[in-house]
Amino acid sequence: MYGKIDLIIGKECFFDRKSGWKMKPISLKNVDITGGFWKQKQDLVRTVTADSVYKRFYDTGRVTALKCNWKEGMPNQPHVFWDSDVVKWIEGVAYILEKGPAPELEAKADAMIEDIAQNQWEDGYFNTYFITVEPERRFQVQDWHELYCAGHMIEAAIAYKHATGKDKLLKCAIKYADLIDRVFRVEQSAGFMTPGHEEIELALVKLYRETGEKRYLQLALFFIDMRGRNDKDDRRLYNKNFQAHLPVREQRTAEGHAVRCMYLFSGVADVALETGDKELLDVCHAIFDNAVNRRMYITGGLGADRSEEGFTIDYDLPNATAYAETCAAIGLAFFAHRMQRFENRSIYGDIIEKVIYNGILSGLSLDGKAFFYENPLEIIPKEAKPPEIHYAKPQRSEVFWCSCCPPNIVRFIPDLGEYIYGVEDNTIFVDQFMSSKASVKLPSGYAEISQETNYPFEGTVKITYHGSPAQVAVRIPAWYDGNEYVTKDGYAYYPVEDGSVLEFNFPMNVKLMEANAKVWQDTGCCAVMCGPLVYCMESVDNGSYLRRIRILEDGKFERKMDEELGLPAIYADGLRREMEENAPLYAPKKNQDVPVKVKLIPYFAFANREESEMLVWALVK
Ligand code: FUB
Ligand code: ZN
Repeated sequence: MYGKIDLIIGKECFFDRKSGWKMKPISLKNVDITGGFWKQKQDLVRTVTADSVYKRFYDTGRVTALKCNWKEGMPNQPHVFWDSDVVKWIEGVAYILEKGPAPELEAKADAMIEDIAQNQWEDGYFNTYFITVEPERRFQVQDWHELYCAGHMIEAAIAYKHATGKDKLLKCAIKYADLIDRVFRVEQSAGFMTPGHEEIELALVKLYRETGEKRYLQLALFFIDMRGRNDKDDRRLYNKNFQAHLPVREQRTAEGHAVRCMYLFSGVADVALETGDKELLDVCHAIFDNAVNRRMYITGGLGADRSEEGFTIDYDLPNATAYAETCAAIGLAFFAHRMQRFENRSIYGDIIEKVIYNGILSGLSLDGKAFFYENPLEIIPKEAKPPEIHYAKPQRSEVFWCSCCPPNIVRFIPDLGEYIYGVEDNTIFVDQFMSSKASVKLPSGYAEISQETNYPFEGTVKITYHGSPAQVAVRIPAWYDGNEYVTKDGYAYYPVEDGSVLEFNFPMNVKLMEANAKVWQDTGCCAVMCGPLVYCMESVDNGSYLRRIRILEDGKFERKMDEELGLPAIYADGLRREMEENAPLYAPKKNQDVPVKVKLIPYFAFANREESEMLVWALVK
């Protein structure tokens, strides 16, 4: 039950002050992903990804840095946000441990936590960079990520305590949060007022929920309300990139660095959920609407511009230079997941579905060992890239220098169970289609709900319910264009009783999608989708210069298993313009179109074979 509304006395509250807020996700502890697509991905992260990220963190010095014994002249000088990388990894391990033993991962996490506990300063401070390299600058430089790292430590600590019962890291996190509260809110003695990179806001709300200590919620609200309106913060950061161009309560568009923006507004939504602050809720609605309806790629990617690592203007969505950072896509899932708790509208589950199957998953290679930071929608031929323009890498790398995305994947995929179901009163909401089983406490008693499905490749879903009479609300996916379900705000509602079975079939036909005309970069093009999956062409299948290909709108589309990738590919009728390689720069048109079969693969699987060109928005005829 939420509703500590005394934090917003004098402001409009959007829920009943006595009963608080009731919509909740069913937590990870009570949900198991039992099979199918996501079980395989979770197994991959548990058996391959977590370990390969750890190895790279070890080799690059991030793990050893926790011993805080780095000295001038030694290799691997810690970096201001290295701690966030390793604690995000610990958080991921916690979600893995929540679902079963992983003794080697747990031992590594325990050792890292021991180092943190040993080296935390007496007053609660912890950051390996400032402890070992520049202690005199602690809490002095706004954009040096101390509070971002602290936020990640808090999240990891709570998750680890839930999974293992061990509270050493949580004690460290609480001690650190208490110090931050004193220095930033009570004494206001730090060199700045709000974090350069948001994250601590949402973490503090989690800590408030964990401990019941209202100061943490107050501190989260303090950081939100001080942003963009205090004299202490660095004036150079008073701009859109840091979401400090306006007070948060006055912002209406998704601006600046996409990860910061998504983390900030996830925290704002959390505070609104706890306090009922209507003004903050209105801000969240506006930001969400702007982000997903005017500034989001069809893959759920966010961030059109590399220099800002973020948003530009409405409908500006370049493909080859797209930034679309994996962390920003994960941030969008965080934000949508929180928005889902405000109202029973399917849009939030639709966006989560879009981003998990496309813009997040493309960040991880099929073998689980390599990562994309940027997820463009087009990779162009090598010789077409002017050197001064930044283009995303055509192939994933193992953990790289700026390594926020790999551990974000390590924590996101094992936690996916949290995104499947929600509950409000006697209604269970089914938001994502994944083979899974959940137990839930309803007012009418304990219930169990399970799903069997081959999503995202087939649209049949079987839902079984056990328990006393209740209601099940099923999200009808936005991409489904049939009309056989009666819906309210995108959900179909069914009364259920012990043993009820609900069966759905959302036929996954190939669909050509077009962008709003204002997205000039996609004019004349279509993206191919099938169910929730965006597809793309690669030159390894279709030859170089993918823009010479046009897909025939009225042609045949066939879906067949690609043995090499182990995934369904789509074969479409198309034309390929034959052109002479050695023609003059300009010449009268004489070339011809030849019929070809165009092969498309799921976008998330691009760049898993040899280096290749890639294209989502294909020319059509
Ligand atoms: O600055 C910390 C993280 O590194 C950001 O969220 C990412 O965009 C990357 O720059
Ligand atoms: Zn990242």
